[in-house]
Amino acid sequence: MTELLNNKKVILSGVQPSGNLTIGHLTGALSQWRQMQEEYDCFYMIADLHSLTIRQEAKVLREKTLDTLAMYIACGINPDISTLFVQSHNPYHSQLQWILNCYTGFGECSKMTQFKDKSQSHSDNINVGLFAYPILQAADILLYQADLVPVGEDQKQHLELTRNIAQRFNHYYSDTFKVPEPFIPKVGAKIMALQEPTKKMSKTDVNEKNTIFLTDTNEQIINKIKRSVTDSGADIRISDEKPGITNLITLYSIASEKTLKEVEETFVGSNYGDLKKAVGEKIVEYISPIRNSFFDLKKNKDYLMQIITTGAEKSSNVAFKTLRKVQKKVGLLPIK
Ligand code: AQP
Repeated sequence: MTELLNNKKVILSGVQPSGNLTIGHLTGALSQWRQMQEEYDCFYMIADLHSLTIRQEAKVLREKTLDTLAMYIACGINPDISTLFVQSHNPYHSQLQWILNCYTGFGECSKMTQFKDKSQSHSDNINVGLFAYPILQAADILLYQADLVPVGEDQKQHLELTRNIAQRFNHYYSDTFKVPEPFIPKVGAKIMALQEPTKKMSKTDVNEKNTIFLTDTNEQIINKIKRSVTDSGADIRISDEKPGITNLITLYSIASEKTLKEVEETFVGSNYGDLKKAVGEKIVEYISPIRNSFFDLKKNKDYLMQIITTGAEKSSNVAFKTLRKVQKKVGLLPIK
């Protein structure tokens, strides 16, 4: 729909306000979002409904919702160009999800890796929301008739499910949803935990030494990198057998805008200590302007509220058109 109005393709993406954003969110999502803003019609949401799948403290969730918005802007998302909104401010996400629940197999959701992982890490709270998470994500995307969804590697499986749901619905009725494509960056699609480099860096990791937050001080960044886990070898190269070193090379590559190959060449003959020092310094250069801008924006709550108020209206207008179409096709009676 939007595409017809301005000839631009549509993008939808989001991050849960379940904690402070990490360097992984920047490389896997936000830096792509920033680059795509001019070319695409972008809808970037703060996925607060998704974050309820894990227990949240109400006051903290409200604070993190605005923090996430401030971080989007600090990372270069321009609210004058892109639509920034809070998922729960737009009621059509939940409404479409209910309908899509009825077009998704129980077996399909059971196969999702994120559900299995989170069921293990939150075994005291395996709720239905956690199970249905990818269906809400499908509703988020399909409501906007998104062409592309920029995400990190871990979301590929959810995107595949979204595509299946869209194709199934289109086949059963008639063309209703655009079938979206994932957009996964070549470098930085999966930044690994610093102490356990075989698992993804995550904002809710109980071990904070695993994570570089975009709000970390320079000293914290340098120390976390210095203490990161590497391996017993000495050579600095990308390899599946060297996940810690590969992660550090990837981080340096992103922060310095050099290719992975160039980074490997830069560190020929260096030791792990040299690499860690250089990576820490580069990340400080990369992140500190974002952190400073974030803390400035955080002070201006009125400005942030104004952005999401506009975003709620704009996103609802677009989403309602798709929801209405779906309601008609499945036979829900409208009121005049
Ligand atoms: N480590 C990462 N490397 C690359 N991309 C990442 N993303 C998250 N972590 C990395 C990408 O950020 C987007 C949304 O993230 P999210 O916070 O909504 O969900 P998540 O993937 O579950 O992230 P966390 O930090 O692990 O959150 P919690 O701890 O709350 O579950 C996605 O595009 C994701 O790929």
